[in-house]
Amino acid sequence: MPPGGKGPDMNVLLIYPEYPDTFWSFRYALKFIRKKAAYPPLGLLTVAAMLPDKFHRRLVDVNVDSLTDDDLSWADLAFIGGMAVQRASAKQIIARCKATGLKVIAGGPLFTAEPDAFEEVDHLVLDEAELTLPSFLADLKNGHPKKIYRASGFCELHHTPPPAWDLVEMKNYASMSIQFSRGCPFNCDFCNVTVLFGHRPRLKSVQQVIAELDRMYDAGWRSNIFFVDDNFIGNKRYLKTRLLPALIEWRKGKTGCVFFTEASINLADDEDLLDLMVKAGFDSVFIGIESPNDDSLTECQKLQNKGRNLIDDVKTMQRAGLQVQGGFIVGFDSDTQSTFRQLIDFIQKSGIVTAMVGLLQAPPGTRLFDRLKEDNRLLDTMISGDNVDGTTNINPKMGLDQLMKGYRSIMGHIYSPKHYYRRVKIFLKELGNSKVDTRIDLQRFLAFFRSGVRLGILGKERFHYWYLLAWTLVRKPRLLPLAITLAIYGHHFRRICEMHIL
Ligand code: B12
Ligand code: SF4
Repeated sequence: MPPGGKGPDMNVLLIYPEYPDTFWSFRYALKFIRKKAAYPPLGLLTVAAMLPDKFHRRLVDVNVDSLTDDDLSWADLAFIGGMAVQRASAKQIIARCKATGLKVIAGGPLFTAEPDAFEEVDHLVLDEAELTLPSFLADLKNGHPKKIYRASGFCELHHTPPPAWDLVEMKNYASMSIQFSRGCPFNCDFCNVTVLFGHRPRLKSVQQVIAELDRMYDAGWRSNIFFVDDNFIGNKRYLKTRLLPALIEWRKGKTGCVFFTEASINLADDEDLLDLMVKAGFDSVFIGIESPNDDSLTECQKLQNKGRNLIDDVKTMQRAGLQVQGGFIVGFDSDTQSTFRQLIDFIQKSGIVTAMVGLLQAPPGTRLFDRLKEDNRLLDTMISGDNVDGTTNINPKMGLDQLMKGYRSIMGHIYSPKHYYRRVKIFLKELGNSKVDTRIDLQRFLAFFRSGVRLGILGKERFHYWYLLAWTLVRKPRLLPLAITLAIYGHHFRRICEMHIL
């Protein structure tokens, strides 16, 4: 029977493929807080909310639950989404669905970036679902759905519905997610954000954001909330005059719900914006710093980071009350042997505890990809989708062996217990006061207990662990929970480095 042949009532199984063990999977940290995954699949939950009421929906996030034969036999259609790092699991799931005769509909960044790699998918509903899903649903109803649906532009977010939170068990996740904007005004040549989401930041209204937060709070959520924007400060005026004042108001009388997000380095230039963000409840921000080497920044067109004192910028944000997490890249043509040492010194001095250092990769669709293809410098491999696994699809100018040697030296250094814990201390010394009212709950207490055993007794970092805790207790007792969290992150990052890089 063709899809749609069962009439308007339809069982839709939404499936989120598995992440391998990566830097961002936080697999080894999640064990301490007994969570199954770091973040829920926001894209699929948003798509689920766009389906007609007559569609009965069930979601299986394979990172949390297993996909059973019962799920597959219940379903009329399977909807699969995900990103490049989930490619292998997505392939397996699609094969399993097809073997049971299920029609597969796929969308999201993995499929939008690599549609040709998924011939076996019945219907590729690509780009933003707000633009392509309605045509697919209309054709499905008429019994003639096409193989591929694409959009030429970008949608406004005013009509994007709140994600269908009822489909997930929030307690399985370490953090919830919310999206305020899509797109980034900058133009870094290795980045596919602008290819996928454009340059003009498109915003949800204050009312939409508050309604989504209310849903999470009313469902009992009190833990972290990730604003998954490509660049949260893409429209500073709206933030300062509308969204942040509304978030400050929303927070009154509430506990928990600490926010974190991603932004560009020019956040450091705006004291008022920093102050408002901290008052609104943000405690961390991820910044793409990429390189302390100005020539490499010119090469990749990350011009907004050039000619600045990047360490001072990081310290400014830390003093305002934000933990800065940093993204770094090595393997630019302008990088030399000294870049590796320069990067180590930069990371250590800055007190950036979570430093995501990756090899330069060229995602399809980016200007970097086109440039290197023309120069015949692309390797015959697909990008793994994990930019901290020591792989690349580029033939680097300094040679892959030299690059890998330098890369290993960075990762071995910054994640060794001695230097990692030293960085945590540098950061805690600098950090200004957070404005969020968080309580020591049972979960935090148990995490402390488990880390005491795993890191403080069994771990090779035990000396550094107890020293950090003692130092924090004496000098900054309010930050003890954060010190424990960072010790646990360090354990995860070390495990990942040992598995993939060292
Ligand atoms: C949050 C996030 C993460 C979270 C993941 C949380 C999670 N469980 O999803 C974390 C921090 C773990 C993460 C990690 C990484 N991420 Co990430 N991440 C994002 C980010 C910022 C937001 C994702 C999101 O929730 N968006 C909101 C939802 C509503 O949008 P969406 O998922 O795109 O869904 C829309 C459409 O795609 C479509 N859609 C989605 N699914 C489906 C399914 C079907 C069936 C259909 C029809 C449509 C559809 O409809 C939705 C509504 O329009 C995106 C950028 C972005 N703006 O999306 C990057 C992004 C997804 N990440 C990316 C990358 C590369 C990474 C990393 C390698 C590191 C890095 N450089 O960022 C790692 C890899 C993961 C790993 N474990 O190692 C790339 C993926 C590129 C690709 N080709 O796959 C993106 C697009 C950013 C970029 N650089 O371009 N990431
Ligand atoms: S600032 Fe970040 S999101 Fe924006 S284009 Fe550059 S790398 Fe991409």
